[in-house]
Amino acid sequence: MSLYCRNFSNLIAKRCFASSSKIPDLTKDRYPIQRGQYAELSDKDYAQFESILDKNRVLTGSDTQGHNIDWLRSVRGYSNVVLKPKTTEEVSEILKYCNSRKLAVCPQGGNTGLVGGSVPVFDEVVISLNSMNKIEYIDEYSGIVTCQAGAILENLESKVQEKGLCVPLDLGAKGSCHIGGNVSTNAGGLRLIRYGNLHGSVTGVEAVTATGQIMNLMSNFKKDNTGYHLKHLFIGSEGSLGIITRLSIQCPTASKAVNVSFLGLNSYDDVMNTFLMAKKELGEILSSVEMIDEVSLNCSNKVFNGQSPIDVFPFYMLIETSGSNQAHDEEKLNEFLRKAMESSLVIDGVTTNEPGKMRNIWLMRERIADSLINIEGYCFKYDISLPLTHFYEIVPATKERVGDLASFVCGYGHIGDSNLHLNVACKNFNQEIYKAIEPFVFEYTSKLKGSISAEHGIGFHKTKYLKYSKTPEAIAFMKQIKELMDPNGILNPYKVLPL
Ligand code: FAD
Ligand code: 2HG
Ligand code: ZN
Repeated sequence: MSLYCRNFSNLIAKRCFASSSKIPDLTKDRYPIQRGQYAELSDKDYAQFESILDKNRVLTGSDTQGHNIDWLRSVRGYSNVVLKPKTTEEVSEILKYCNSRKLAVCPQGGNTGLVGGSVPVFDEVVISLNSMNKIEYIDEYSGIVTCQAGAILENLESKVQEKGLCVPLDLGAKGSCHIGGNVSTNAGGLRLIRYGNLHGSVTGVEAVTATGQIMNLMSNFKKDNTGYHLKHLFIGSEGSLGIITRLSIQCPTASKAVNVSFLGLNSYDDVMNTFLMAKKELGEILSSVEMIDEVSLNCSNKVFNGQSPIDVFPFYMLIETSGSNQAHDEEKLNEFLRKAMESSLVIDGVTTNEPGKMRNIWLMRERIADSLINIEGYCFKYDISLPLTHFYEIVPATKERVGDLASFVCGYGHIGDSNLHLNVACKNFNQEIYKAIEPFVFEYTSKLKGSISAEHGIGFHKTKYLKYSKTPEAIAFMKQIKELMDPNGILNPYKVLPL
């Protein structure tokens, strides 16, 4: 074990756009789906939108293109209008009008979602939260922060940092995703092991329902047991029950002492046992435990000209500690690493508390998703929860199943939360490989009693597979809730629930 960090100067590299400019097929052509019985936009509708918003916040024509294609370039709608409200009242007016006209709408945050939920399937009206980005109030005593839903996660993080706080959520898309999009997807991310999911951290939500009703469920307290906990219906419902316009979130105190270790291991069993040891030895200071396989790391470093600080291994782990006393944390971390190496679980590694070096190690991890969609023409993504004793088996099983149809198959993810990211990269989307992978991956997951979506959600891509994780009774109840809250079915149709 080398307890030092090598020079990372060439790690920060330019993004590779080689295949990223590819425009996907229209969703309606790629998938067997029919447009619902919604109205089509007329001149009168454009005029009405312009009377609710000013003219430059009603985008049409080529200005709508980026809003029709998802980050993965896996789906494409053909909406001709993007609305950019600035206030909750404007969102309410828009929805009231769309509901009265039976115009379908697609709520959109930073458009970084990975399940095809954030763009229209057909010609739905896009309601972009981009202009609702005010950070309204930071209560440094309670740590509760109130903001509009369109605040970009990274901007929110910078603002709360000024008060010695941190957002209890971090993910590779932080430069573009909105906090409202994060809440709508119940995003997990890199530190869920420390801070839990957003159902716990979000103290209040303001949302507009399909009929334009403003539901003020805001609260500046962690403790509020008054009646049914309605805010949870909006957290993770992916824009299908309402549009989140504002929210309050509990931000913990930022840690004074942070350390990052990057470790090389020989087998998945060693990864699992190192995780167990990390939990026992590091206890309350453990703030992230990520696993990366060799193919995933290679891809990130190849696309971004990165360089691993250690030799090549079949598996890597990124372990982060966050606490309040550097000497204490370092002592614990060193003791853990000594034990892990003595028992031959960890073969090599580096550890650092220098901000630049920690950032570079994190970049290698955070850029995997981006590298996987840029190295080949297409990437199938699965974010599944699996029991740790069977966590990695699905990677070789999928590899065997797809054979030469794929360029490569890899696995990485939030092992600290039992969440694997299985990725299958290939030259182009095609029916043969699609049918080889789905429903295979979901059946495999279901047999192990896993979840077919650990964090990205159901979106457009997984509606027909919801049954692998939820009973018919649960799905029927979800449909009843949807009908109650959105009687005309205008909010993000074709998403979340099976048709
Ligand atoms: P969008 O993509 O715009 O929308 C996502 C869904 O939420 C859509 O269904 C949309 O209709 C709905 N929606 C958006 N805003 C609102 C709103 N205000 N009200 C109602 N509905 C709304 N996810 C994780 O969980 N963990 C990760 O570690 C992670 N890492 C990622 C890394 C990268 C590089 C990328 C590209 C994505 C990653 N994601 C991750 C996916 C993740 O779901 C999103 O990045 C994020 O949570 C979505 O936020 P967004 O603002 O981009 O929402
Ligand atoms: C991550 O953890 C994201 O980086 C993306 O959730 C996962 O690329 C993926 O499959
Ligand atoms: Zn993830």
